[in-house]
Amino acid sequence: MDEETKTILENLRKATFEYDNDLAAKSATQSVEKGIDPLEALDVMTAAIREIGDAFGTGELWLPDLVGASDAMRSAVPILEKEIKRRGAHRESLGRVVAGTVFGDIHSIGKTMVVTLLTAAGFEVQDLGVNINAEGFIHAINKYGANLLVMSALMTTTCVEQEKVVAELKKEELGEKVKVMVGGAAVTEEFAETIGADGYDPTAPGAVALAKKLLGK
Ligand code: B12
Repeated sequence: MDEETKTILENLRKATFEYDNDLAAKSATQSVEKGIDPLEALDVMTAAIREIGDAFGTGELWLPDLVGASDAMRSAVPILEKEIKRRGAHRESLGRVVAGTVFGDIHSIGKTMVVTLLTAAGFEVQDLGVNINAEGFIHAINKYGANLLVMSALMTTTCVEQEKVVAELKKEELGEKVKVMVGGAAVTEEFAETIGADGYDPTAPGAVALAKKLLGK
């Protein structure tokens, strides 16, 4: 890695820790111009925001710190996402996906990364956003004829919502037609198995590989 690349990646990390939206956007633009893999740039910010989350968890940092760091990350993400989409343009459609963060949960960053990578890989994705209940997911699955559901949950208090959605899908006899992928910081492989989801992965690139596997692509 050359010095300039190192500096750009360091600045993305620094921008997250210092809640510096301008530095985040500027460094993201520089990283695209320099041809740095946008996934690598996103990884740097993801690692930084997780460190901030851990410090919040132990009481060293406060909610405004989470807000500041996520604002900085969200200043860079659209610039990096545009580049991810550009690099993955003109692919065949691999499947119809409905995605969202579950009811009671407003964390959007990871879910949006998964949506971006799925779109770049060639899936047609309807991103419902955050705070989506079972009814909302099922309505969208029927509306768009989706064959894959992507659910994100970041809190131990909200990942149980994923279980409700899986149960509702079975009730509506959509269980066979729609594969279900779950993820987000609060979810584990074991939890995914317990609730009857078809797959789990801890990363956004892993989510793409899993989606392809589940749909036989
Ligand atoms: C940023 C952040 C926020 C921001 C969110 C901004 C936004 N627009 O998203 C704000 C400040 C708004 C926020 C609010 C809150 N937060 Co918060 N937040 C975080 C933080 C620091 C980072 C989350 C994040 O964006 N990570 C980066 C992304 C890229 O990671 P990710 O989402 O996990 O996604 C990756 C993978 O999981 C995977 N993935 C994601 N989705 C999916 C889906 C599928 C299908 C697959 C396969 C993979 C996959 O791909 C991604 C890329 O690799 C976490 C700490 C942490 N360790 O997660 C706390 C954290 C999640 N928050 C927490 C809390 C408590 C809250 C609040 C309740 C605080 C409060 N007192 O108000 C509120 C919740 C409000 C609500 N109802 O949702 C706790 C949850 C604890 C718990 N109970 O489990 C955490 C863990 C912090 C902590 N250590 O205590 N938060």
